[in-house]
Amino acid sequence: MVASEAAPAAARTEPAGEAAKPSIREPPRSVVKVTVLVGSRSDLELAEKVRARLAEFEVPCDVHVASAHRTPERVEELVKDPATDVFVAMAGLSAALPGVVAARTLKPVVGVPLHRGLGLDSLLSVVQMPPGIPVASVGLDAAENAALLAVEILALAHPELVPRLQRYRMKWREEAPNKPAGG
Ligand code: RP5
Repeated sequence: MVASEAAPAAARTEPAGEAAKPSIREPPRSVVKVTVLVGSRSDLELAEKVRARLAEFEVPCDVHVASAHRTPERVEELVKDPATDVFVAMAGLSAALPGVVAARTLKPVVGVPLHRGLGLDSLLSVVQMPPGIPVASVGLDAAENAALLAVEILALAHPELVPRLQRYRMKWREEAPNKPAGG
């Protein structure tokens, strides 16, 4: 369950008197989590944009720096995290990271090519995956779309996210006519 707008089920069913006792239980763990991997510390600013957008949907997110080329063992370790539902992998230049993550998991991987060199280098590295190992690529530096796509994937199993997506889409519809070109 993702964080719900209603009171948590445990609180609703707790017998009277129980609530007054100090809780020795762990807080309920959300079973929804997005893990964002970036190839370098220099990519962290865009990763934080993904985190911020996910937070608007109350979707928890971890961000890690792990490079397919420089620290492949760290990537391998992070991909094994059983608590992650969707990976967002972001890298520039020869952006192998999304593909390397996808090669090691059956969970959905959203790839974000970052505009560091030519742009086309990372874009093609993320988009042109060989058959059998898909990466859902968004556009160059498209942190916002990556977060939204992750939420849409999660919403398939967590319908409480659907009204949040609807509200977000409505907001865009209302604001779009007033936005500057390209905004
Ligand atoms: C890629 O190389 C990283 O994802 C980053 O976008 C780019 C440059 O890395 P730094 O030289 O800034 O560490 O692997």
